[in-house]
Amino acid sequence: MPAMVGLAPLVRISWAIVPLATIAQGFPACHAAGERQVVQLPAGAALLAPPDLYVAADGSDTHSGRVPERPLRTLGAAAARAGAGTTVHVGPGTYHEKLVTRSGGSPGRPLEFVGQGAVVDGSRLPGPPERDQNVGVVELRHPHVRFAGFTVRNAGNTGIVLGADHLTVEDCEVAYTRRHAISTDTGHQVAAGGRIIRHVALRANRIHDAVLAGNGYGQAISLIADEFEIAGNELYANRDIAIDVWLGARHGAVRDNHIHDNAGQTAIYVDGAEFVRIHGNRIHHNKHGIGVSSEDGRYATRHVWIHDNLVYDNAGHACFIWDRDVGAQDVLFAHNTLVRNGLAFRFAGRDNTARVISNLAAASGAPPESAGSGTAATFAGNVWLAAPVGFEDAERGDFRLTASSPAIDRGAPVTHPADDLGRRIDLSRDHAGRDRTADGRPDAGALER
Ligand SMILES: [Ca+2]
Repeated sequence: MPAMVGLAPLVRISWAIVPLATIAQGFPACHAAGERQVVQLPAGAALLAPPDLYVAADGSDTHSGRVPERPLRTLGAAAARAGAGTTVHVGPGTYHEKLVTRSGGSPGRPLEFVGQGAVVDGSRLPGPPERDQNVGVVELRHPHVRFAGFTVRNAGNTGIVLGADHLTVEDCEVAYTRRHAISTDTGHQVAAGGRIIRHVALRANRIHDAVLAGNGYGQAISLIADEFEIAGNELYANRDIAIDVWLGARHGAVRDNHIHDNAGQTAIYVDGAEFVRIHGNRIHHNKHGIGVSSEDGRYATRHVWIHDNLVYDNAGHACFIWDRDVGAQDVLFAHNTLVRNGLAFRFAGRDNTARVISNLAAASGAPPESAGSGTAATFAGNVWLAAPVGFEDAERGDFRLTASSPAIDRGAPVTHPADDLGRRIDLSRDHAGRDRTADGRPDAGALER
């Protein structure tokens, strides 16, 4: 059949060179639908992109799910039908099921699950609670998947398990989980023989009441990934660490999160990670603020850049390095505002190196230069106040400087770090995005006046 083999590409080429507008004009609207479908084939995109899928609480899995009037009932049925380029629209209501991806997307053509008032509830799922952190109510196990707009709650183990490259979780509420709210599958730990997942974004989620099983059962966010962003999330009322970046994580940012009222533990903890930037966060009423450590000597902790954060009213340490093992090297604390914490800085352990530059701390107790031992630290441009003065409204968490603030123009220059891929970390903007170099003299603290 060589003639037919040759014919097929010829036909495609002849269609493809006809502009779509010309075709549309040539076929009046009264033509049958079947004929118009033939005309639309060469447009390409329409042929390649599968139609969207619809899921509704009053739907049925006997429906096609291809139009809003014939929605599916379960996320599982949609996952079985979805592919690259599909958006699965999930309507209001509670879905008592477990969602495990069955396929993923491709570069530029993600598979998206988009909830509109949809709650995925794990309270009726079988299996023992608290036993396996890699069991999720939602398990994203294929690449190029975006999961957005859902509430995920009542997980016996973990809320959302991450198990592939190119995953995005955003605009979700994740709450009431016995173990983690969101966690990388432990099978992706390099020292355990796994392959680290790459390109993960967790954005604008609200995460609370995670790790209800208590200390030792997880963190609200536990992320092990290469190239990641944890941005714009709110985390509160979690019973262990709010954000834990660890066990080989690298090349990422934890920025612009609001982390508060996690009374039992540290807000942001970096443990065995490198090339991590922590900036623009608002952290208050936790046990500790931002901590850096290396609890597992198989993973280096180094090149951690902590800048332009507001850390206040934490009972313990605003910032700390704690290490009993191989140490944490090249930890930068720059331009943070630290007010009414138990201690502004606490360094302990051995073989740590740190730079503490242009921070503004207000608390009673020892100045940061006597923060602890075991750490080779350099200090420059820090302003240490015995009481929170010179702020617009420190009681309400407004730490903009007044004209009489002793922090104005008292900061020191900071060398902009770069990662191992040559990407420079820009420190020229303050917590609010203002240009810190405008008057050539940086103020101490997170907010340039
Ligand atoms: Ca200035």
